[in-house]
Amino acid sequence: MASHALIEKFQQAGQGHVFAFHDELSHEAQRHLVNEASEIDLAEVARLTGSLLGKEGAAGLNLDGLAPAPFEPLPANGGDAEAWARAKQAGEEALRAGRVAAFTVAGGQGTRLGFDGPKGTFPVTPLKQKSLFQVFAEKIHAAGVRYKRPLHWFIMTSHQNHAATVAFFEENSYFGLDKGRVHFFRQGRMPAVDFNGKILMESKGTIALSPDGHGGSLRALERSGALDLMQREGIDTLSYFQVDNPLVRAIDPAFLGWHLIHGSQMSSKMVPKAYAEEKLGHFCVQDGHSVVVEYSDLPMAMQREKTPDGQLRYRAGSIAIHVLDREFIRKMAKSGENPGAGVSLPFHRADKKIPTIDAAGHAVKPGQANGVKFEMFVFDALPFARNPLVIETSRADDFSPVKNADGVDSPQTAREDQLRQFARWLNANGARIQTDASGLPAMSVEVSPMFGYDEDSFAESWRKLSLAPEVTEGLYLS
Ligand code: UD2
Repeated sequence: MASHALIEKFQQAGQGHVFAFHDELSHEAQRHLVNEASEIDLAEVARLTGSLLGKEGAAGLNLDGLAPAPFEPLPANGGDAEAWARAKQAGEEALRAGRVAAFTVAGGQGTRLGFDGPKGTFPVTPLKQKSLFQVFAEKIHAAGVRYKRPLHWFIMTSHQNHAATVAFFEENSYFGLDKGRVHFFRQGRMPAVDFNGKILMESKGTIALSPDGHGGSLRALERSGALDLMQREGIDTLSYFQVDNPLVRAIDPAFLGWHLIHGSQMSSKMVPKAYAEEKLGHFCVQDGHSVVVEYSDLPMAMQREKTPDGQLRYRAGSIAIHVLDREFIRKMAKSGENPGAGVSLPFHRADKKIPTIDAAGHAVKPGQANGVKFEMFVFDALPFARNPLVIETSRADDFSPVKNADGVDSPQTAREDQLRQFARWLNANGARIQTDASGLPAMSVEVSPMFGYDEDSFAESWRKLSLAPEVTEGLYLS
């Protein structure tokens, strides 16, 4: 669109101030501003400011009829062992048939970790200091070898970290993966607005834009052509996980199989919450629909409620691992273009301190929240999915995120959880590695995902060794 037409559109929408300093910018800066502005869907911004900044947004979450969601327990916790075995078989068949791809959402800003760089490049393993991306790459590679079908891997980045992410893979030769099967695409952005709905400027020539949340992945998968690529390749099932979790079973046949056998369009994994305050979303049902209620939205009194047998009532914690059906993603992405139909992902508002400029163009560093960012969450697709399914997983083998610089969910806890996992696998196969009561070994060892990425693959590789290695400090199995 010619810039004057765009400027006029912004004026008509009451957002003309975006171009207040346009005429004093260099040609290049003008082009940059026009490009940013043309990314913005003004009707969407108007709708969101109307709904989320008005009364409706302040009313909070509707808790009427909310109840904990049912889930499929692990065999160890009373689940049907035969059904789990059938699920694993079905998942393996799908992998052999090349129906599955991996998908990592890596567009977050990682502010809490305080690491300057894409979070996926953060070193996490105990000995080799492999990055999160390398750990996932090796798990995906190993699954491809095991099922004789190399997998495609989609990685969603943000505008901020896209170039650095791609460069990291280039520098590391894609960690042994076929470069043609690793696909990066940027997620969308949303403008921040002040409490009156006016778009905030970061500087005279830059709009305060930020990533549109991991829920933006559904429309980004569609827009980037990833869904079409999947279709051409015969892939109909996507294994979704977050960039911050080194323990994730990136490709889990049993989970894939449960999803496929159940005819589900979106399946999820849960772990029982470790304690009431743990920062996990809660799987719930409401009006016959599956929903996830975020930890920040469910009143703490409800998070602390117990059942008569002493367990947390809302214990099904969401660890952000899903399986999604390709055409379901397409349907959700397309319905976003038609918001009146009421089947698109809602936006959530987050009040933030957003660096901006005043009417004279001077920089303002706010001391308190001065505006609102809008984000979509992928789990808000659940109420629209056919046969949504929640299965239990073992935390020790699937979840230990790196969120904070120290304390809970930190590099140290993730390192220790990996060590516990390696020690468990070694001891289950006859090695004698001493651990403390929590299962943490006194020595540091590491297992490459290429050697074993779950109990089965580890046991298989271990059996194939002509001579079992001496388990000592620094042992690396690859
Ligand atoms: C998320 C879940 C929480 C629980 C927890 C498990 C939400 C709102 N909450 O909490 O219920 O499952 O994870 O670890 O999701 N991301 C993007 N683009 C964005 C924003 C985030 O790709 O615009 C990615 C980010 O790179 C990361 C993931 O989404 O991989 C999670 O983001 P987060 O750190 O904001 O989520 P968190 O820890 O609040």
